[in-house]
Amino acid sequence: MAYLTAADKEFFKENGYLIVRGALEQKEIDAALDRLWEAMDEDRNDPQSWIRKGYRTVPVGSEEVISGTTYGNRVFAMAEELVGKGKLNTSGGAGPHINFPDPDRKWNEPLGHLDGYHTPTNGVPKGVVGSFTLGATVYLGTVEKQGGGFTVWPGSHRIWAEYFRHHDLDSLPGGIAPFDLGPGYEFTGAAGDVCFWHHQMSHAAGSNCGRNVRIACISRYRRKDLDQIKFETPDDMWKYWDGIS
Ligand SMILES: O=C(O)CCC(=O)C(=O)O
Repeated sequence: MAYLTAADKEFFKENGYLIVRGALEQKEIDAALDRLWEAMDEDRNDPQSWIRKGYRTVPVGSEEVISGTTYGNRVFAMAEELVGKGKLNTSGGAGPHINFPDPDRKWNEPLGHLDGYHTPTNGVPKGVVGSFTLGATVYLGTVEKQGGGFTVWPGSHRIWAEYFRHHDLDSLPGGIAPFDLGPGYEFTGAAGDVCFWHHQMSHAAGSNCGRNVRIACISRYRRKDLDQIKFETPDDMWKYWDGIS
């Protein structure tokens, strides 16, 4: 059974992202949340313990209860509908990214980046450009406007595809655009909602000026043959996407 419609795929092709509501089952959400809160020092029932705690990742993304939010489930089946059945690696992590709230903070539009580029803090070694095929950001709780949502720059995947036809992949320090990409789109929603995003989408975490902890699990799916094709810049940027015509 297909989960995505032709209109969903068309939207993804045009905008570089796609939001699917209610993609996770409640029991998947509950189990992942229990594990995450257990792995953090903060007390989920005591806002004083987590207010103004900033942003961090929790190193449990490879545990099955967490990686299962994006692998071996409906979210993964949808990813395969975009890229092609059997084309993606079937296991990987789903890194939990926790964006704690600060209700006193003034909201500013975040600065988008492309993944895979070295920065002093992101663990990507200098001289290497990391690569993947499709991102999936799954929410495990409610995310309101200006509540630290995952933010994408619609259409930036097409801009970047054109850019890298004329520039080397390693010519973009930190993955930051040297030109204006227009306004970002902040993904708001509820536990179980997922945002799929093309690997060459500028994206960022928004400032969390709200009241909820923004909990997202982020996976970067890779095609099995990615190492053979990752330096290609085909005229048809959808050449390796069976689900997109
Ligand atoms: O946490 C988020 O919403 C964004 C994370 C991000 O930008 C990244 O992992 O590259």
